[in-house]
Amino acid sequence: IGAWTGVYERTFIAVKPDGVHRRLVGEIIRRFEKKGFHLVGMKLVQPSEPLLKEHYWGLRQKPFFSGLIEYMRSGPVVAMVWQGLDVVKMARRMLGETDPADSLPGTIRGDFCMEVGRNVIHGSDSVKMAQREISLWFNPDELICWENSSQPWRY
Ligand code: FUP
Repeated sequence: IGAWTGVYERTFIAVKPDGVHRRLVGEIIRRFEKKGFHLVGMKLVQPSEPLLKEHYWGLRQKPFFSGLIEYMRSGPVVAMVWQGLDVVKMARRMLGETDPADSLPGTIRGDFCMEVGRNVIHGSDSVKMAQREISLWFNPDELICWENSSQPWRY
């Protein structure tokens, strides 16, 4: 399994309410699948206010915090965990910049949105944050461990 070193890195990705509303879930999953990452967890959830406040705890002093929480509560979110080599950094590249106006065409935000307050998708910004966010949004038994699969050739 030596050649797979690094493959165990995981990141938390969420299609935000505007992304779900605009039917971008399939397109976003398609991009992560075609890149080669492994889907290890996924659910459609209506996130609670306490969950969102915990998720965005680091931004609690920002002027846009309450608007951000309200936006994130406005509809269901598709929460996902993706696994693969350097997936945290690579996913951020695939997302584009926080502000869609700074995001290049070809990135998810560059292709599908215009406003920072409606930027379609979330992705963890570090391995440490990814671990924190995954444990916040998922129970351990909701995540698949492909390495222990009886058919390891599948990936
Ligand atoms: P990101 O890691 O790209 O999601 O960016 P941040 O953690 O800095 O911001 C989290 C969310 O806050 C963004 F997705 C959108 C929102 N936000 C605003 O609404 N206004 C801002 O000026 C900055 C961020």
